[in-house]
Formats: sequence, C-alpha cells, structure tokens
Amino acid sequence: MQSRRNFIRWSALSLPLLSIGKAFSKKTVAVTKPIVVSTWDSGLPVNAVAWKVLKQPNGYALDAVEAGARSIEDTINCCVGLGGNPDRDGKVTLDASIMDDKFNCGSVMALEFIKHPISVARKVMENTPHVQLVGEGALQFALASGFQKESGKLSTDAEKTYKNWLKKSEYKPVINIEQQQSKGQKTKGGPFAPNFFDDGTPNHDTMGTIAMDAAGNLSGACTTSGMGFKMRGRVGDSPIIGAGLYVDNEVGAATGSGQGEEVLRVAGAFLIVEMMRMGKSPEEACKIAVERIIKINPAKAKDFQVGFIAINKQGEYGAYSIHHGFNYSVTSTDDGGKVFMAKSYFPKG
Ligand code: SD4
Repeated sequence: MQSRRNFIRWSALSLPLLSIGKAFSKKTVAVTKPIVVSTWDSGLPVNAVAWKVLKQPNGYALDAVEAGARSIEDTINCCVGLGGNPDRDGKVTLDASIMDDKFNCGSVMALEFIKHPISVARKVMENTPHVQLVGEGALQFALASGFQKESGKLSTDAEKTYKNWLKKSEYKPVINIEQQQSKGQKTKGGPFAPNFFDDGTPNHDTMGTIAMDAAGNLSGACTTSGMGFKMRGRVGDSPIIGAGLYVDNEVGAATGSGQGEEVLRVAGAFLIVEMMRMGKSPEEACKIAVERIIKINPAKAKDFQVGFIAINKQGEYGAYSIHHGFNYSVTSTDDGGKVFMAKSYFPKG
C-alpha cells in the first residue's frame, strides 16, 4: 500500500506533468510580436514612431508607447496635446496615463501648459511613490522635473472652434448652470460638452496605444485633451488606470476612446483585460465591455460613442465600439501598418 508520504510525493510530482500534458494538448498559436495597436486612423503615424522603438534590439514596449504618444502630442489636432480643444473656460487641460509590464503606472489629470503630459505621467510613475497627480500639483511636479512651461495660447483651430461654441452656447459661468441645463439636456450644444460636433464627428479622438515588444512585454499609454468644452476641472477616463488604460503582463492590455464618463462607470479597460483572462478574444472582450455600457441605458447609448482596443499575450488584437465609425491602427511588420474599422453594436447609418 502506498504510504501517505509517498502518495503526497507522487501527487506533487505528477502535477507539473499533468499541466505540461494540458499545455501540449492546446493548439499552439504563433505569437505575433512585436506589435503596436492605437485608437483611430490617426494612430497609424503614432504606431510608426512606436514601431521604430519596437524594432530595435531590446526595444521596450514602454518606451515605444511613450514615444508614440509624444509624437501626437507634438501635432496640432482637436483632441490630444496643447493644440486641442479647450474646456468651456477656454483653457486646454490635458489627461494622460501610462502603464508598464510590472503594474507600475502613472497619470496626470487636468494638466495645463505642458507639451508632453505622457512623459510627466511616466515621471510620476518612476520618480514618485504616487500614481496620479492632478492640476496645480501636476504642473508643479512637471516644472520641477524640468518640463518647460508653454504659453497656454489656444491653437488657431481650437480658438475658432471655441469661439463658435461660445456663440451657440452663450456660456456664462452661472452657478449650477449644469443643473438648470440638465432638465432639458441637449447633447448637440449648450454649455455641456457636446457628444458630437456640428459635422457629426464625435467629440473625441483620444490616442490610446498598446504594445507588446519582442521580449513579450506589454505596455500602454493614453493621452488626450479630453472632451472639448468640458466643465473646468472635469477629468475623463483616459488618466484613470483601469478605465482608460490597463495592462496586465500575464494577460493583455486595453485602452479606448470616447465618452469617458461611460467608460469610468464600468472600469472599461480593466473589464476587458479580465475578460481576456477568462479566455475571451480581444474583440470579444471589447464587445462585452461595450455591451455592459449599453445595458446601463440603451436609449442614452444611441447618443454617445465609445470604442475599445485590446491585445493579448499571443499578439492577437481586436476592437469594438458602440457606433460604427471607430477605427484603429495595427502595426506588426515593416509594412507601415493597417487601419481597421471596428465592429460596432449599432450598425452604420
Ligand atoms: C475623455 N475619453 O476625456 C476621453 C475623450 C476621448 O478622444 O476619447 N477623446 O472622456
């Protein structure tokens, strides 16, 4: 008869063998790496910058996503960096977050006058015991870290858009105006940040970038000026770890773009990573997060956009959005990358 001690020894020995057997019985999937995926077609040039880092020997995913984010922060566009649309008081306030392969993360919120909020977020991650710095304190930290203070002048485009918005909204800083307005809440104008601009394009274009390097390490970055004409002090999902960005190096990474308030409600990026942990593909995981948002208020969801992107440890990628129109960029070779239209809950039209 087997003694108890022998039984324990044999059971302990057979465990690893059993799991090896299980691993071999699984289909072996070729891992695509390095790979970088960004929100929107504006993510293609961002990927190109990240790709240059990923292609180098020992190219590190964290460096790649930071470099990508910095490149779009350098351009003038509606929604990322100091050239972006201001809040309703005419000030550009930036949100950014970054996360590496070891659960290190950093973010800044409502940061003004600084060209590269993503790099300030990285410094928060690397040089402080904290994860998040906000407003004045974030600016103070940035300046102390050697970042230059820019003028705060609106870009020509942003100034024009802001003036138009002011005309229509007749914005006057009245106490509790939100409550007065919310009774007859209009989503296409007024002091509220509109969900869509007059030409029908959604009021956002946040740059979320997730990457896996050749060593198989994941990282992510997310940078934005937030919703145009937001209330002063409003912070969206992008700088909130678990909402606008999440990375778990054992599982995958996720980020997104869209109406931040709705993403915050479901801890969107974290939810997607957890779904991938349970075996869902990146696209399925993004779809689950989108459906979770829609279920809260299906009628309201007709009026706002959210789009997610995700990658897993096999280098598989996927995306899903509420409305048709959310595209994303994928680069995993020297071919310059590809733009895909995400599947959506509400079809085109
Ligand atoms: C926010 N999610 O501040 C951001 C907005 C966005 O492209 O996606 N901009 O809510």
